[in-house]
Amino acid sequence: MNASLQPRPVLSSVTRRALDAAGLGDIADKVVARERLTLEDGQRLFATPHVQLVGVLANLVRERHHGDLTYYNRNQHINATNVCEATCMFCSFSRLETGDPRAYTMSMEQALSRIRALRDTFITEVHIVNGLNPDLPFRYYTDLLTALKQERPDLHIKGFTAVEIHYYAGKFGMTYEQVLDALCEAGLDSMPGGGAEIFADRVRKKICHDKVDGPGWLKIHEIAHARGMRTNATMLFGMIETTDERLDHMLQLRDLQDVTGGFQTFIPLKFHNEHNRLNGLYEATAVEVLRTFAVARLMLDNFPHIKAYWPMLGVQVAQSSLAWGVDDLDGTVREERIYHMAGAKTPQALSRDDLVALIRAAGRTPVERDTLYHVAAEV
Ligand code: V47
Repeated sequence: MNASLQPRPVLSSVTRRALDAAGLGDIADKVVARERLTLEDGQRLFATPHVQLVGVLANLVRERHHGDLTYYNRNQHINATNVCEATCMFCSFSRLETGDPRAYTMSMEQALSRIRALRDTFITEVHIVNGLNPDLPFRYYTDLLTALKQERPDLHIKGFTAVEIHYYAGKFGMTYEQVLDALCEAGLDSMPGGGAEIFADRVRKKICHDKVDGPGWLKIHEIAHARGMRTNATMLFGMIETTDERLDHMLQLRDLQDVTGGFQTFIPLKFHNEHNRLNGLYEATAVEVLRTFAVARLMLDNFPHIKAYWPMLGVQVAQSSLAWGVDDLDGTVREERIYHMAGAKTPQALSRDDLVALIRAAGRTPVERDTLYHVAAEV
């Protein structure tokens, strides 16, 4: 056959030789053949000193899914209350009791004012996550959703983690289905991925023993998917968990996604160590963060998107991750509180021009999306 008619190999011969020399040739073969990776493959990807090759493989999968396209949206966060009954060791956001000088609960007017202030600013999404506030009735949340929808029917409301759904079910004597039905009827459109942390019982017992457990978190997402909702999944990493526990977390998500197909995005969240009870721990290095993103892209073959949430990663690492399996930078994220209270030094918001410039400088093509990944505008 004429050499020019031969299909171009997916990996260059230099990369191929490097992968073979690093003992990763068999994993590369699977990735090229679109075969599913095993737990043992994941263990080797976490263990290899040739971390850049893990990135090369993840980038191959990223470009297979999305080419150069890199997604972002324009969104506003609302954390309506930081009063929280749960005692998560990693949390710097919650103030346990109403009355603590730093505790707050927004009135409807205060919450609405966040949205009214943006009347002249283009946004497509509100992201709502709240503490587990023992003093609020369930009506508070349905009223909040109704009021937000009345004010801005055009906005997609992504809100309420599985942790909140589980808490309301217990506190108000409802099933998970009833809680979701009521919230959706009031205006909820999709669910964020928070509260997943690490599913392994060993870790959960130490860092967040008094909120929904791993099977409960997965069950709530399964129910949401069954009623047609799209949801995301997070993983909080860089604390006391082992890399095997990270892989177990990813594989449990992959199994559920095989059944429901309802997850949109996987979001690894790097633990921040300021102002919380895990402040003796070192934070994950940039290389460890990038490796974790790459392994996630490779293991989660049935997740369409991998998101780098720039407020907690830092803008530079988030930008670099676009070559390590990531295809989404979240959004403009106005008024982020959870990470900034944990010591994140990132800006409170990025403009759309900032995001576009960051993506372009990484050699990628920015695509503005809505929450459900419909293309809003391409620049
Ligand atoms: O579940 C709390 C994490 C999550 C810390 O779905 C911390 O699009 C690091 O769910 N250091 C909430 N992480 C945030 C969240 C989220 C964020 C962005 C996008 C989406 C989405 C969801 O924040 C919690 C917890 O895992 N978190 N404290 C901390 N000190």
